[in-house]
Amino acid sequence: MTAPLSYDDHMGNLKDKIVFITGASSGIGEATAYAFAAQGARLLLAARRIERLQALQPKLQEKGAAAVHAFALDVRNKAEVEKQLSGLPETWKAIDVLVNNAGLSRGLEKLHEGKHQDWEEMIDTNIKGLLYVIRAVVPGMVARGRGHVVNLGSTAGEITYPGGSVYCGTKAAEHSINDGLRQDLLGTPVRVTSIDPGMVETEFSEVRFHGDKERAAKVYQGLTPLTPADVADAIVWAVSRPVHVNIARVLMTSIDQANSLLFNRKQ
Ligand code: NDP
Ligand code: 8X3
Repeated sequence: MTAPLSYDDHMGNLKDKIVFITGASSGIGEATAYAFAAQGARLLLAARRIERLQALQPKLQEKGAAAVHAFALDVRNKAEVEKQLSGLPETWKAIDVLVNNAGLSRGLEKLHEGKHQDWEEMIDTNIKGLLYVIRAVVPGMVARGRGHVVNLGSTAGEITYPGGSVYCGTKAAEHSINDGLRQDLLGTPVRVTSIDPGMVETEFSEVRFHGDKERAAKVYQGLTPLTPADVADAIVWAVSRPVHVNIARVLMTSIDQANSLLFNRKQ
């Protein structure tokens, strides 16, 4: 009979683990930083808006983060991703957990009326950025013999909705990349998880509608969406399973959503 797992065989003890979160300046990424801070992890945070990350730093330490190191990063810039990650201080290089969260949607036009720039921004961030970060971080995990990659998918990657072809396409690509990475890492101890939420109330819709707050608010009107903390909770849960358990995918919605097309809206 196999010996029972010891506590050290669990990522359950997240204290002092290095957790790298992309897109930590807002929404799900920020909530995930708080959730790992509460576990005493060391937080490596990246986003373009460095001033937001700097403002978060003391709050995360107050919540229990063992240390916080923040840097500005545009995941669309391959050279910058490689430079920033290879140039990390020695004490921050051994990343245990990557939360590959940076992402966005732009526009809700019909595909044949869509804007090229919006498409490029979504594809460059959600697909190419996701890949660049994986390429820069995962070899180190393989070499060290430990690690967990959490990619942010979406219900949008499962069922496409009108006006969402390109965003949904990027999240369908995330599913393929997540599954492919898990296959390529078979035989190593590195785990790969996709967290696929439905509607979460963050700055996501404001970004989608290029700053139109009124239109963004309507997206969440008459229903209870998920909160960023709900998603962060699922991420911490997946990461804290025993090290021989790989959660491939967590598909989660609020009680008012069945899939990316069907909602229970009260008004
Ligand atoms: P927010 O807009 O609140 O946060 C997005 C984060 O991504 C910000 O921190 C932003 O930081 C960062 N980001 C965007 N572009 C880049 C870039 N080029 N380089 C680095 N960071 C970038 O949205 P959410 O928290 O909702 O979104 C987070 C992830 O969750 C995304 O991948 C999204 O697709 C996914 N998701 C969201 C859902 C929702 O309903 N909200 C549901 C399912 C999945 P900055 O602008 O400072 O660079
Ligand atoms: C974000 C959720 O339904 O707005 O991925 O596309 S949705």
